[in-house]
Parts: sequence; structure tokens; C-alpha cells
Amino acid sequence: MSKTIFQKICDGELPARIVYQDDLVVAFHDINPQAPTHVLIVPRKPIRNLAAVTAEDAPLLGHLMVKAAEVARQLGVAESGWRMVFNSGPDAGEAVPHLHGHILGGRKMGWPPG
Ligand code: D5M
Repeated sequence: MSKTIFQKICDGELPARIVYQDDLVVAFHDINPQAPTHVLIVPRKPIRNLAAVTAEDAPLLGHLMVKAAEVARQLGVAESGWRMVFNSGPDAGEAVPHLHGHILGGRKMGWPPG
């Protein structure tokens, strides 16, 4: 199977504005930001989306969420409020088939999401 864009970013084959990385996850600025702060956090493991996770991914997903919160604090949006979004499947608008959480902050957001 060919690599996704995000797999190539994880492997250093495509440039990205990386804000955090370790052996399990990589966080980088979204190329088409929808808020003043818009960072994506992805597992290095190529899981398609949130619908494809299994019980064995639980520690990885827990790590990803903890690191997302650290990124939100690092970028200064944790206090005022931020949102974590996972678009899973076509109706949700999933464009890249590699699990990714959107870390959005820096502006007031509406509810429900569109
Ligand atoms: O979100 C996919 C997101 O991925 C969308 O907000 C644009 C972003 N994107 C696409 N290519 C890149 C690169 N090369 N760098 C950074 N961000 C990128 P989805 O939830 O699948 O709709």
C-alpha cells in the first residue's frame, strides 16, 4: 500500500512545521488552518481512522491525547479553550486516510460543528 501524506511527514519524506514528535506521534501545523492555532497530531502507526482502531491501540491513543494536551499548552490555547476533532469517514469529511486529531484553538467556536 502506498504511503499517505502523513506517513511521509512522519518518515521525514515531506516537509512540515513540526511542533512535537517522539517515537509514537508527530504533531505539525495544518497546511490549511481553520483557526489561529491548527495543529494535527498523528500516530506514526498507519491507522486509517478512528473507526479502525482496536483495543491494542488504547495505549497509543492515550499517549496521543496526552501529547495533544501538551501541545495545546505549549501553543498557549489550553486556558482559553481548544477543540480536538477526529474526522472519521466520508460524512465527517475525512480527506487523509491516516488517523489524525485536529488541535484547534485561538478563536471562539460554534456548536454543533458543521
Ligand atoms: O483533514 C485533513 C487535513 O490535513 C486538512 O485540514 C489539511 C491537512 N493537510 C493536508 N496535507 C497536509 C500537509 N502536507 N501538511 C499539513 N497539513 C496537511 P481531514 O480531517 O482528513 O479532513
